[in-house]
Amino acid sequence: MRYRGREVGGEGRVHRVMESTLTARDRVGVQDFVLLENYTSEAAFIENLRRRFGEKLIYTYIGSVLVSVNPYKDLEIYSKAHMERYRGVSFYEISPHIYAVSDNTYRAMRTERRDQCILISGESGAGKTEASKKILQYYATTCPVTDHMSTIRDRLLQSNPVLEAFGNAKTLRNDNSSRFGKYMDVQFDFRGAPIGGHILNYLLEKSRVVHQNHGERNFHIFYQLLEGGEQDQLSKLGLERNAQKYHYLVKGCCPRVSSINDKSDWKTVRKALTVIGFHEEEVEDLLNIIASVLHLGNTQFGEGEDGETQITTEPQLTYLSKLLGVDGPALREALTHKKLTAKGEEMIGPLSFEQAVAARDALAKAVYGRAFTWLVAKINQSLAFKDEVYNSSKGSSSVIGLLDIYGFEVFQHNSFEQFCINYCNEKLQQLFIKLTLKSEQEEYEAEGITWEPVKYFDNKIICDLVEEKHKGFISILDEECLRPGEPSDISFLEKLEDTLGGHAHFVTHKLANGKTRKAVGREEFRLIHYAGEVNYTVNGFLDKNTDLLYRNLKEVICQSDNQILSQCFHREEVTTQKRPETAATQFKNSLAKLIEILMSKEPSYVRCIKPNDAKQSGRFDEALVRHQVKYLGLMENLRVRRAGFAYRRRYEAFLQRYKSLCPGTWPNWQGRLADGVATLVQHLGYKPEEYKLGKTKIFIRFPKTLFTTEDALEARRPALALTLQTSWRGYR
Ligand code: AD9
Ligand code: MG
Repeated sequence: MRYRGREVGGEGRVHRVMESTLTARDRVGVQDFVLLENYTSEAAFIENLRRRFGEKLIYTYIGSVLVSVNPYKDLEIYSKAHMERYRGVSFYEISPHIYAVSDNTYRAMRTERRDQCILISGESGAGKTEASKKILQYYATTCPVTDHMSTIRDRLLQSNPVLEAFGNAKTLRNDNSSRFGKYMDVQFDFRGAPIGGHILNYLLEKSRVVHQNHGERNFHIFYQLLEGGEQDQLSKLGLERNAQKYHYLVKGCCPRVSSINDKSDWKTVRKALTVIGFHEEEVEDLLNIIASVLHLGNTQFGEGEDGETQITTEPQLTYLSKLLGVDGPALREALTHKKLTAKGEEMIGPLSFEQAVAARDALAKAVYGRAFTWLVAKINQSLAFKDEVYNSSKGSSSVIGLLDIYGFEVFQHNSFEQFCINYCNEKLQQLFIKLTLKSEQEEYEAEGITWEPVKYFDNKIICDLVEEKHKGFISILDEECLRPGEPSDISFLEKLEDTLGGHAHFVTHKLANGKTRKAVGREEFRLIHYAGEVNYTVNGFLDKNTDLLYRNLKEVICQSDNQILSQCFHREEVTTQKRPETAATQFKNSLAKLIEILMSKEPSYVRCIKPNDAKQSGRFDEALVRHQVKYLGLMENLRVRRAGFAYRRRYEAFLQRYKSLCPGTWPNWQGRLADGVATLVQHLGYKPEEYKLGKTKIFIRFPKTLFTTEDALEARRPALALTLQTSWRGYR
């Protein structure tokens, strides 16, 4: 099957001829689901995954799509020797591997001169980030590089530990969970050498800075600095080497994680920052920001004699003013007062205790969030393609994009963040549907073949529910955030009920009338996602969407002499009357751009599956896997692939492989390729309903037809095997 112009995989027993590279263990089950006899059976699908997983075979194809099951242990299949094995080899010649996808994508980019992307999806802890790192390592190791380029290569690799330190955290699902979405373009020159990169980041889960659920941690960098930072460095920052001392680090009661070594990770991050090209002053500014977040967390409020809220922790304030590079008294005022404009006049009013705590937390989130954005921009500068350095034309370069974005997420309590993450997954599913089905249509059309489309659930209805102008979820949310009066999370919920009440995928307590099985709380709404039902608590939606920082706090930070902060907070923000875009709208727009980028490239897919919830190796929880198989749409994927023609092969490749089976085509066919294939299949006794001849390819409907031909070929071995092994290589 071709996905968007590329022919890959699905060659079934062709493996048997190439078996010099495959052992008996490699062939447990089928290594391409297309070969399953009972391909519509979910049970057979899962049994195949389970059997292979039991043999530590974590990779299986559905045609060109790679399904990967997280082994939760080092399988020693990622060495340089493994990489070499996959170089220049087609899917069907060797056992499935992430390196096969990496290599095929790379070769497609080189030969077709088209930008590629690899979309990695799956739920939290399924192995997306690990997969993306493996792909990057593959390119870094196998692509040609000169001395100049080795700098870029190293920076590409080192960007990972830095971004993970600042953007990943221990959650209940994953000890190293990415709390931001990441799309990375790796740029290659005409020789196929990596010459640059660019990262787009999506919606960092900033709320984690001030709050963590039980059993979870804040972002890794805080613990790394405390564990690994040198003593005089910590003293300068006013920090103690004890995470327990910091309110922002103890909310989840989980400062240490057995799978994480914060001390050595700190060393890795420090080194990486240097490789990427951070100046010492920049690192210092960055650490000042990290430390100031911790001091903010320990800043306490109390009631003064006049009844007004005041700061009760003086030392914190002193450190804050030093580390943030701002005026102490101005900061004190801004943390306890707000500026109001009434009838054109500015007035200063005191904050209540709760408001002061909220203002403090908002500042911590804003400072951290913007520093993260700055970090990505800084890494991008250092990865930027520099024409003069490489002395090559930018026009002739191509890119491979890697998308590692948060997977579908369902917790006990789901909030604004889960809503955004799950909406993002709806969009990606929509893209997957469009691209795989579209590519099928295109291929059949291009080859002049008619086919019956497969039925599938189109989740466009859910995307529309969220993003439609005026009456979609995000529009209603924005409207409520802007409404004068006293909008609240509950009034927002009521608006949702009024507007979306009749929608098949939206349910609230009031509306639950048999549409769903589980209960919906009074402060909840439920979205029926393509991947399953999720209840969201409406509390906090308005605040998180508005994401406002009091104006006087912004004014203070704008004057910071911390270089990073002064680049992140601009004076115009304070002076402009324009309201900033809400968080949901920003996210919606950046997702739309992402989809546009992905649509312009040729996609490959890696679908990651998590085998159990205990992060344990060797455990395969069937119910959990079944759920993922369902919502990743793998059965539909397989059906689509099998609906038309299970196999297709370019005429020259087909002839080359099977010509020995027909006296008319052996040893060499001299006429038109199509005529040669027609002669060959007639001789082999193919029935008209079993195959079709397109413009450049033969399409074979059932795997069985090809099996029989393969058997015939095998019967002629070993005399032929050697010739074939060499001549078959390189055909796609
Ligand atoms: V999340 O949506 O960012 O929370 P990911 O990214 O899907 O999630 P991740 O790649 O971080 O999951 O994998 C989770 C853990 O599983 C890793 O820290 C490894 O311990 C483990 N893992 C994942 N893939 C592999 C693998 N191919 N081999 C060995 C693996 N271990
Ligand atoms: Mg991840």
